[in-house]
Amino acid sequence: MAIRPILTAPDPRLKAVSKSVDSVDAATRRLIDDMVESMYEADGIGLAAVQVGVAQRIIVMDLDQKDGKQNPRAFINPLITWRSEEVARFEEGCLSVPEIWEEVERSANIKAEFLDREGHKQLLEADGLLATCLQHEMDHLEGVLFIDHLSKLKRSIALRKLQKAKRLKETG
Ligand code: GNR
Ligand code: NI
Repeated sequence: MAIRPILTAPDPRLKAVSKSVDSVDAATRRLIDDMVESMYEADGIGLAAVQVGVAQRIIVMDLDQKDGKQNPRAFINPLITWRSEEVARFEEGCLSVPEIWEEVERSANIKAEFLDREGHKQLLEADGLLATCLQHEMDHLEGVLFIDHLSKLKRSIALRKLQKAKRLKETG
């Protein structure tokens, strides 16, 4: 397993539309393992492959990490098959938009289908943090970041904050 560096905005590679995985094989599972390790290393609860520069429709997630217990899940070629009209607002962050936290409105409940790491089709009904996180990750597969859901003003403030933090990091 290997930790892969996570791209940060405004890296143009984050805008790629990810391609479907056509066979879930050993290479897919190796990538998933690297993604899981990279997600834990970065203290994230989810990660899309495009965030490590691989534009494939693969997401990993672990929403119940506590007491060092890990329960990683993989979602390959995920598809939202139903969304509620009801919306929910959650404060979101993103490993590709470090240190920015803003509320985003998304469907409160969703139904989804996806392939697991064995390539088996799975169905899922989600609400709460799982619904939020899955929609956040699926946005990444379309090249969309959570700040793209903010007003123009809030987005430009966020991007400026990000650029400033990057500059500070470079100059030390
Ligand atoms: O680690 C993460 N936390 C988070 C919190 C609220 C809503 C979404 C997320 S996902 C984020 C990791 C990430 O950037 N995934 O793409
Ligand atoms: Ni993200």
